[in-house]
Amino acid sequence: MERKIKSILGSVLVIAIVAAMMSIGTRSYFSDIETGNNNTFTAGTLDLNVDGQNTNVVKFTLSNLKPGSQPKGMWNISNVGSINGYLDLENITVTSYENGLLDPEIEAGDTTGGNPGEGNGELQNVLNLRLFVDRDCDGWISSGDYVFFNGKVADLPSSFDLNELVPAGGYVHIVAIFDWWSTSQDNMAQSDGFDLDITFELSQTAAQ
Ligand SMILES: [Ca+2]
Ligand SMILES: [Ca+2]
Ligand SMILES: [Ca+2]
Ligand SMILES: [Ca+2]
Repeated sequence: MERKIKSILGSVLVIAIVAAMMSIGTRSYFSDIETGNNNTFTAGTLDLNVDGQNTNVVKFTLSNLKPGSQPKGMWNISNVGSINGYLDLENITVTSYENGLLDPEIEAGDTTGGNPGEGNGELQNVLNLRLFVDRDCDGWISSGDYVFFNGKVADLPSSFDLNELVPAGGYVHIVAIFDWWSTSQDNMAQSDGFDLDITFELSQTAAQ
């Protein structure tokens, strides 16, 4: 009887020790935490500069053009914002001026005169224009450049959806080469002129 009690006590003692060990074991499971605090949200910027300016850029002020003339100009389109942008050309308009109807013009068949004679000039009909993205920035059309127009100024569309990537902090060069290749209508353009307006637009997505 005495031995049996001892034995039961022993069992109780063993169970108590095992329970204590299990308790210690529960407290020692591995654990680790990291925090994800202080998140901040700030809008990026999309900011376009043309030739380093935020104002209108007059690229061409040309006078005394004649057959054989080949004026050329480059716009440096830079993205000074913090997110990538896509370049399009918008609101392209050509406004012609007759600037007086001279004898050689009349003899060549020009019947629309006036001074300034807005809308009556013919210079845009004889002057060819090539517009391209000058990807190697050498000022001329090279393989790999993107020529997006080659035709008479009069045939310019009102916009070009170039979707040309201009990375944040980056730039692209748009070059215009005018060529007055001799045509049978050259004399009709004597003294004539035109204004050319182009808007450069930088958008967040290519679809805009
Ligand atoms: Ca004229
Ligand atoms: Ca005319
Ligand atoms: Ca080139
Ligand atoms: Ca004319």
